[in-house]
Amino acid sequence: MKQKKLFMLFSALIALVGMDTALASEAKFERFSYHGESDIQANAHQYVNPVMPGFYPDPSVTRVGDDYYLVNSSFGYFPGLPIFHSKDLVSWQQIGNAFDRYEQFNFANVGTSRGIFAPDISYHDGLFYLTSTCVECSEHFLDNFVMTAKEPQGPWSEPVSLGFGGIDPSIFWDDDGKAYIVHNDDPQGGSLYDGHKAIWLQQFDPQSMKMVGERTQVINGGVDLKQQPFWIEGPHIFKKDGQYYLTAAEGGTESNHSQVIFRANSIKGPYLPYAHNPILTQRTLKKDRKNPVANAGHADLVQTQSGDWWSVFLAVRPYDQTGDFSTGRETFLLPVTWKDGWPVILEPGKPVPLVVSRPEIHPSGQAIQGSLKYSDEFNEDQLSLRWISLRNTKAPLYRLEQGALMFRSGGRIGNQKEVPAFVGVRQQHNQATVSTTLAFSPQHNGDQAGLVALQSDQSFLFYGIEKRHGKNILAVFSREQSAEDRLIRSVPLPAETVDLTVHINGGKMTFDYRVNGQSKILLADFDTRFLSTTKAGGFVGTVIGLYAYQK
Ligand code: 6LW
Repeated sequence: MKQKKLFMLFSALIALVGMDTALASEAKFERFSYHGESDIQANAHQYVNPVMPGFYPDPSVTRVGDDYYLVNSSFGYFPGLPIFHSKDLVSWQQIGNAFDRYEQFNFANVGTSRGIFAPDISYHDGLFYLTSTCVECSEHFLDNFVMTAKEPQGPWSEPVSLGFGGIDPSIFWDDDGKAYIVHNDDPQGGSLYDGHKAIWLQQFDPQSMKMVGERTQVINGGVDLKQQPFWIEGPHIFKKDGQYYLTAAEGGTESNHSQVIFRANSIKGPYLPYAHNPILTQRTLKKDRKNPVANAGHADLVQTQSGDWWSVFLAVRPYDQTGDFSTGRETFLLPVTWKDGWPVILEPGKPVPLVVSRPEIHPSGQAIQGSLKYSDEFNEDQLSLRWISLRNTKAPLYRLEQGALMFRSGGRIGNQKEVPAFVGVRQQHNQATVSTTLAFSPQHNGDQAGLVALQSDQSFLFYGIEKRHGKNILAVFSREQSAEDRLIRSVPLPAETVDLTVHINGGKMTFDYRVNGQSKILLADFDTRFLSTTKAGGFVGTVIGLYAYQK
């Protein structure tokens, strides 16, 4: 009997030591801080563009009384479809995510720039509606869907398939109570050239949540088919003075991007183009201008409670005249001027201004007027809404415990077939400093934990602790449109706790660290243009955050 008790005590001790070692080997992040710098200044009567810096593309806005709600596309990230609230169109606060449950979409194997494309938010009869497209989400899921919510912060419903192809569905609620959905799709009879698309319209029944009646092709190709316009997309219809206005993006979401507008006397058309389209573009401007804004398009318009019209749209802020950018397609705001019955966002040849007079709405809330500084000490019981992961799992791969963030083991970064144990925030400035404190004792070769700047599964950068050839090192490695890691710099690491800092300066990064009370630079001015969307491709911006992988 004594022997049995001794054996049980011995086994318990082994288990405790084992567990303790396991816990000691868990990567533990004790804080994360972001400091974005901008030299753009605005006074109390002005605001700074972009009103939502960082990867917040394809904005759609709606007004309910004195409240404005906005949603952005979110692609392969989860939670997705971020919902924002504002009282003044300038200060936006995230209030939730329409896609916040694994049961809504299983994002297994979804690429960073696949998943949730351009959305549309609207409000009717006490219910919020959100339409969008889930691209290459899973073989059985039809692409276009609608979700509803009683409150904009959610919970939002499961997605209901709408049963048509193409992208960018949006709902128009007519005065007679009928609802219509317009969306991009292939043209009648098929495409005549690469990028030849059309805009289709069909009635939508909000009771059955189904499309009803015939489909009508309302725009073929774009403003002038003879010019072979490409990628007419992101359509939104609104009504003013009895006329139906259809606005859409044309020219593709890169440097040729623009916003165009059509008008009709009847919902089904014919829609005739404005004689002076586009109503917004930056494609005619010189690339070497100061503080360039480029790729402007994909706009949505909204009328304020005082009757003024404003537009939100996407654009990018290249580091320099190369057109390269890492902060993604961001949400900008500009006033709309009505000319002879047509809305114009920006006269041709004019640069998008970075400092603009505020809307005539009482300012409310804290706007991001250029610079931005925040720090997460992980003391709350859940992460703030700014944090996102790549793809999703039934339960989060991280947990918050006693002021630290720790990860269960996920997939290795760069493997699209797995979900990495990664949470990150959008890079919102071309000049920024990001830092964290990491305690990690890797047990096996290949175990790694640290900061990751992620553009895609093929384009990212790692900076942190790794066990390699039996030794613990501090390393920077990258994937530059590649399936292979490239070790850039490493040093032996004499401790298990280290402060990591990344200084971002346009297309360059400098990496420094502090260990055992000593600060050192590991690597200075490393060329990180491979993180630019122009190099990595796709539709997202750089997401920078915390990651761990343990075999
Ligand atoms: C989006 C389309 C577009 O669905 O790019 O810029 C696609 N516009 O409207 C992805 O953002």
